[in-house]
Amino acid sequence: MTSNSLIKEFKQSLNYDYGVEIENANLKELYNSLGKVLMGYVNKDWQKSIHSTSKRVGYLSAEFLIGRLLYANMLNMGVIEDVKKALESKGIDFNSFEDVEDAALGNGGLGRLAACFLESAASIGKKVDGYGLRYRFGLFKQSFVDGFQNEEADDWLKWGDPFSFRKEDESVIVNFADYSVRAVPYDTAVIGYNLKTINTLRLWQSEAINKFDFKAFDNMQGLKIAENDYKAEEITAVLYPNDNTYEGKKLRLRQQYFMVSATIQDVVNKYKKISNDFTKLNEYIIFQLNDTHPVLAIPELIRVLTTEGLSFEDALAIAKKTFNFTNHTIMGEALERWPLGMIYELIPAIGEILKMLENDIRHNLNDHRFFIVRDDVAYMANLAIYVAGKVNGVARIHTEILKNDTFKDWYEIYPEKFVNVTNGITPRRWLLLNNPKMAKEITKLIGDKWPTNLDSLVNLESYINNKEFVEAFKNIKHENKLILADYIKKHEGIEIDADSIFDIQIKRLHEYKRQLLNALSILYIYFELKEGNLKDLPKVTFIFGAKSAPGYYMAKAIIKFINEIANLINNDQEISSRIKVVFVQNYNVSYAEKLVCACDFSEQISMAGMEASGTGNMKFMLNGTPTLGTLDGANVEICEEAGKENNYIFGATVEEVKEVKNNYNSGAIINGNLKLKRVVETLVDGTFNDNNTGVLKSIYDTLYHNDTYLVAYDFASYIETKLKAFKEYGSNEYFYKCLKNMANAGKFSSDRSIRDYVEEIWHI
Ligand code: 26W
Repeated sequence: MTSNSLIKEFKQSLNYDYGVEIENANLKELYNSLGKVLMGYVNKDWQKSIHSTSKRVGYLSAEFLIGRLLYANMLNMGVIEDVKKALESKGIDFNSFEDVEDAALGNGGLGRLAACFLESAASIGKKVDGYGLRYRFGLFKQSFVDGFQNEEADDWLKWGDPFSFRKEDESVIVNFADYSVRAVPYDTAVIGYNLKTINTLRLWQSEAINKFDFKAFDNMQGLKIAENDYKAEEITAVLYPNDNTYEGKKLRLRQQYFMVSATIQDVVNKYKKISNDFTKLNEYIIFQLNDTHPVLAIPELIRVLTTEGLSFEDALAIAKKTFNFTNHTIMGEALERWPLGMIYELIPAIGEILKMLENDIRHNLNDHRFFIVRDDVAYMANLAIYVAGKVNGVARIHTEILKNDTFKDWYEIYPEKFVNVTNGITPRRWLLLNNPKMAKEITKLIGDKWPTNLDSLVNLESYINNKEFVEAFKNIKHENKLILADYIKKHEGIEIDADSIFDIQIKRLHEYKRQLLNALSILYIYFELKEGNLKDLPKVTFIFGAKSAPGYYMAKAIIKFINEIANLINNDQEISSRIKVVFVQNYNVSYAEKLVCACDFSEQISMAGMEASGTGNMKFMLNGTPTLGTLDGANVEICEEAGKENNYIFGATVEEVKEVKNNYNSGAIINGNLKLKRVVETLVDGTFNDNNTGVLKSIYDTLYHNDTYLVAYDFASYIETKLKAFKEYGSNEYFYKCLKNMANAGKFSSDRSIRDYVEEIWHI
């Protein structure tokens, strides 16, 4: 591609699709035409990959949090400079596409992981295709009104979707007991780095089987048509905004079955074109089940195979060779269980198969500890473990907890099933794309192979004490902080100082992640400053980004609390020149890209044992930021790689948490620590205004009487470590830690994760 040829095609596309000249095209038109032109360059290779028959993996996931594709695709195609030049020759700002919204078809960690995995697989040349749902509305858009979270529909398609193609011909029908619908696939190209390979993300959209029923129309039953359309389209209308809590909603069950039924039918149809020997299905495809959300694929495959004439036993034997299962959380609330009655109401054939599976497990194991259906409830994790060839956790400590705790009984009988695959992140999006200046600096020192061989970052070790490199690192970080400050000014209307420490906690809002602990520590610092203590504290900006599930009362209360703290501090003349608090609205993938490269301390402060892995922690590490955190999830492995002494670690360990929980009295801890008590009392003493909703009092009560996540217990050690970290900021020791982290982030490339899956599980 050259800029000239690009411009020519770009103009053509704008002309064909929109009838406009490049000079008059609006952003949406430019975006869609540019996207289509780029696709034109890869379609041929993509077709080849689609028609290959080599063994592949189907990554089944209810969520793919892909974010913005335009820049990432240009990066992987190696055309950024050409496109920039071409656009600029026409007076179009390359960055203007930042106003195009993200595709937020996921909630958080699990969905973003799926996106990183697809990108990595394509980049290392492994055939892994994603299967999921094309939600009409993705994760809600968040704003704050009076400090409370406000949700609005995420109409991502209003920008168009130039990277996907509707494959009408490959539609399938999904049958429910009450009605049937059409599943229409939309395929998005997953472009590997340097065009290594191109895989497919296939997202299913639900539609009415007969889009327009003329008979009904003739009978003047227009409303009936509308109702018919609505019922069908409802299935993929919206992403459930829960992260880590399961809701037994019928529509959710419909979504899950719709996704897996369409996928299994599609795959079996294709397999039948190359073979009629279903016992070898696993030589054509194996499925990775991304948590329990797609686990109904197991009974669905059995159902489809039995309709092809196989016996239940033979079909089950094939399923056992075909499925593997990843667990992403140990939270009890997240473990999906479906009332059998609901399953029978919607998908009776699946209800029957679940019963047969329950009989099978009775027959084979005959042990009350192992069941799939009990008291008329189907346990999806049990089903997954029983049938899957391999079961994996997502960080070493998490897999250990699964083996020794959560799935202890299963591990006892199936020790060989359990493996660990530590999560990863794609270094293309999370360093090369989001932090181009740092990437360039790294390339200058160690060559340009690191994006596909992240372990080679360790070659930076020999420059860690090199003055020039440290200076460059400092300058780049500072420039990134200026860019973030600008962005925050524009989007939040708050002025922050790029010379202050940026202390950042960005992730879904959940009690176990303990944004509350962070909030209380800020209040502590505030009061200390007020009293004239902490004289040497450098200037700090505390930044939060988090969405709460709309129905999660306590999480929403914590958002309000943090916004109240921000209000208090930012409006305090005396203090706001020393610390500031910003809670950014609508935190998403694109915001993360800006935050991750502009951070001085990465807050990863979950109660030990609760965060399965975390992947934000890896993004910060890769961008040269030390972790301020607990020994939880992948933080443990981060410390192992970069040195615990090069991060700021505090708080109870998993073992200590167990111990402490034996007889825990948070009230006693609070009453015994006057400074902690003072900050906790602000929740009820009129310091803040919660518009008489009582939300702050609720936080107060749980802190005093429950404190499930040991906020009070870890408070003192958190404060101590945090203040020590701030004190060290800017010193040689501090920058040493930054660079140690960057140089040792190699393990956390999702290329490595994919290779682990290939070696331990997939064997493709
Ligand atoms: C059914 C409701 C529901 C929705 C989402 C239950 C559970 C989930 C996910 C499993 C929650 C999730 O995203 N877990 C996160 O997965 C990441 C990728 O493995 C990990 O890094 C995070 O630690 C984990 O919280």
